[in-house]
Amino acid sequence: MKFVSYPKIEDWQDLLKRPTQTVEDIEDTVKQIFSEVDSKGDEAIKKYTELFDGIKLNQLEVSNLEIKESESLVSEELKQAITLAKSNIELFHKAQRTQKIEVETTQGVRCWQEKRPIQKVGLYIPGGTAPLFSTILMLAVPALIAGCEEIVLCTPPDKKGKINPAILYTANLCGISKIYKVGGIQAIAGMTFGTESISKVYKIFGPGNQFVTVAKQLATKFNVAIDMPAGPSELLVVADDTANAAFVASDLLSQAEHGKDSQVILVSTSMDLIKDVEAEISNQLKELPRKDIAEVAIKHSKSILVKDNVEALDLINTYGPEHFIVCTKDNDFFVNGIQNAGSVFIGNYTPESAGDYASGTNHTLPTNGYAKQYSGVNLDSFMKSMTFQEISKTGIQNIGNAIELMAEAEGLQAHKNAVTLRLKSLDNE
Ligand code: HSO
Ligand code: ZN
Repeated sequence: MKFVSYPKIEDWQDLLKRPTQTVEDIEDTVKQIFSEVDSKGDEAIKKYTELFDGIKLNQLEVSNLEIKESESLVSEELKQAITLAKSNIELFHKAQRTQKIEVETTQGVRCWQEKRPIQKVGLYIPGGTAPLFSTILMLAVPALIAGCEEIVLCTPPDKKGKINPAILYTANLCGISKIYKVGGIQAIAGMTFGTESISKVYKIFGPGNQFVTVAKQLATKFNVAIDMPAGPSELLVVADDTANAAFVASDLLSQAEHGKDSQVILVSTSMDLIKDVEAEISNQLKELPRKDIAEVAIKHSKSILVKDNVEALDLINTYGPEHFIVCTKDNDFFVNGIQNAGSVFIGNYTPESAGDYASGTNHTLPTNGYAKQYSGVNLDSFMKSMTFQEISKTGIQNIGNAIELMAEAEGLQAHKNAVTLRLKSLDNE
């Protein structure tokens, strides 16, 4: 880790800068694939699956037989773990349901707001070296609670045309019936336009590499919503002498192993703690199967010595981490003062992995400083709010004149007439 001691406030911006991602060279490829999928459907999807995933597929949809097979390939132990995680995620997301809000704003003017599910949603689950089947729980569980009618899942096949059994098992457990062996740009294009096999959706969720990220951005140009702009995983830990250095190191490494571009930051008022954590990182890193990845991420990461908690908090709010772990004498100070973070983990016994898998909170969170303006995925991500109103004769008599005056002042005579006609009809009653 790069050690930075008492950085000046003028230098924070540079210090906390995320590495910029180059997207321009990807954009042309993404546009080309989108246009082919739009015009040629499945044929284009199959062409790119052969090109990028190295497998020629006859059928894009996963068969019932393959789903059945996955049952026997996942251990009982893992199935039980998935069930526990699912149950906690369900409990936490069911509690996010809200009541309809109804107000009589003026006598006879009744306004209310209700939520409705987004009817068709698409989930993207990456394959590769770390098949994130936990992300299926994080997306499918709230989608089902919200009441989404159609839930489509795309995930890339391996070179033999197979999908990781834990992905299939979890998707089936969540009741997703449409699972496609399609990954990358072509998957996002398929869900954007719809093809002979793949259903078109209204909103696309899920993580992915740079190609998927750029493709999701392009999807928004075709009236498809996305969960949020994605970026590499991030974790910021604030810790002092009351923290367990080995625990802190393990947390930093847990995010570092996601990718070489992961960002982990340690902020502390204690030089001793920083030294202990650095030593623990070197020890623990050696044993990790993904040490090549974690090592690169750690090399780019920072430990920052600050003068007090107030400065620490300011710096953290300036950064806006995806995940924020607080392990200090004064946790309440940070918990009450944090303004910008995707998800907050408090105390020595709250590892970030708990939120990644099984505590119940969602792990699809804003990165890249977007915690300043975006929420992580939650029940509302799968719904939209609609407003309703019903105005009685008395109600229109109460607010009609105000509407007429405002319409007139905006130069919109037809708007005014819509009220005037009604008011006149009531005068004659
Ligand atoms: N930490 C990741 C989510 C995840 N971790 C899935 C393990 N599996 C989100 O930043
Ligand atoms: Zn993780």
